[in-house]
Amino acid sequence: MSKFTKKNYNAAYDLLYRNIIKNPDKIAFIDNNEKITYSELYHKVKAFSYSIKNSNIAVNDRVIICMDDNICYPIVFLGLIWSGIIPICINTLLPSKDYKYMIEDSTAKAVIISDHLIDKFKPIMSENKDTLIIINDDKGLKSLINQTSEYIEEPYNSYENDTAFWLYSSGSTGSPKGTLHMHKSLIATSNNYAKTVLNITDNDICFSAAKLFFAYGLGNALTFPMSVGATSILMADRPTPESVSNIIKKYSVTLFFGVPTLYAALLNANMSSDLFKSLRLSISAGEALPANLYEKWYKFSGVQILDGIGSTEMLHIFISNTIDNITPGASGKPVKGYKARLIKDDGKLANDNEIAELEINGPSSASSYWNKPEKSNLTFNGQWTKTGDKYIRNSDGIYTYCGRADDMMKVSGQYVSPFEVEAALQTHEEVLEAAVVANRDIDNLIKPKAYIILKTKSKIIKNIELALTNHVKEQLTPFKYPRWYEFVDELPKTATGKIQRYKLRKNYE
Ligand code: 3UK
Repeated sequence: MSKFTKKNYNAAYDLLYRNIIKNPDKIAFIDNNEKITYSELYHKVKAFSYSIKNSNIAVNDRVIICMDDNICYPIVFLGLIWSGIIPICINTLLPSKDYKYMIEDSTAKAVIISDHLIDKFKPIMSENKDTLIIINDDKGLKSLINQTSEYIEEPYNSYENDTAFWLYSSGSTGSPKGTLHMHKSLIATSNNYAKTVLNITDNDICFSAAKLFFAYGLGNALTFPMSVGATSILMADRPTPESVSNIIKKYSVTLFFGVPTLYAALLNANMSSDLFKSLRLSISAGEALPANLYEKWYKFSGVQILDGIGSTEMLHIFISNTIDNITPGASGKPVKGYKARLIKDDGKLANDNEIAELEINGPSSASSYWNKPEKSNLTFNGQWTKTGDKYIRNSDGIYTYCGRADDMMKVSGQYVSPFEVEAALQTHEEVLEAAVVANRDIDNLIKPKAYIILKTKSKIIKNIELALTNHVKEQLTPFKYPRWYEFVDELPKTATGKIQRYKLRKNYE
């Protein structure tokens, strides 16, 4: 990745400037409280960029953003990139210990947080005294953004292959990995996926139930609409059938982005299909969309769901169904600009109808993980990026998901490591041993199930399931809790004492 061979390009400048020329008065974002036009956004980004540079934060410094989805988010994200400072978008629902890890791993110079997260960050900040904390309230962030005068703040003259921002990606073992993305990738995903597969135009009203801190949400709700001058609705609330359908109806949303669990919840909520009549397309990613959910949603709403697979490492969707070619239950074909290959255990290319590991070559791959050379080498193999997924391709070139190659599960579109749930369960005083495996719910979606050996086997422990659930929720991101418990006398193990999870899983696959 040589700096001297590539064009000058600043992604924030590009995304803003193309709209300033074309449609400055168009509404760019709407949140729970306000609206902002492209022209206002441009000026606020410059004002924020000016203020942040005067806070002792320099080019290539990292700044963590841990904020709910609202209008400040794009201002901060783009303002940092505009200045050559590197935003790291992180999940607002993590436990404090993960925030501490990310602040220390990235040596972030500042964290910008929503007001309600202050209690989680304050204790960490006293241990990391050099890290500035900026709170999204009237005194903090808003005063940095709402400068009235006009600053002549030039964008940082970056190269297209320079790191623009990071996201954290998690694996089955070890700590989350800072995933470094380049300036050019933001526009590559818009050009290749959003314009070609979704046919996005400036007439679209986009709404992503997946938040901006996910790679999926960042494309759906920020870069895709901005790439064409569309309008994006940002919702701070948790996505429930009620909150999501209210937004779709209120703003006549045309492009709706969800995860399979949310489509299942919407279908189970007994709502009127009228609420969804403005939609022209719905999109699903994060985990496989079962064929029956596709059919039910189509029957209910009359709108297609395009299922596509993306990853934090590839930034967005690289294999997808298309409007003219949908195979329910499959992920579809490689998106324009991306190549896929399936590699067998012996390192050879798989033939059609053989299950093997999926690798992707495309213009939006991350360059590496931060400070993890071995893991970077394993995942980013020259032009090819490993996904950790098993896939099968049929003779029509259609790819179907066959499960993870590692121990990870995707639950509600997000990674869960069985080991971290087991470790959390094992810290409960009544638990002797725990094994966690993937299990399918009535909608055919994967959720964690725990097999537990209790310390006092004969004793009937009242409300033990609820106690274990609360215990897990206190330590991990809450959605990772087991949905089912089975109390057993022993766990299947190898001669060397390793739990044979496949034996616990086998009845459900
Ligand atoms: C799994 C899918 C089957 C698969 C993501 C859209 O999910 C995203 O990123 P993550 O890093 O997870 C990546 C892994 O999730 N997966 C995602 N989509 C599908 N499996 N069918 C699907 N449609 O295991 C993949 O390797 O959290 C999704 C856009 C950007 C993203 N980052």
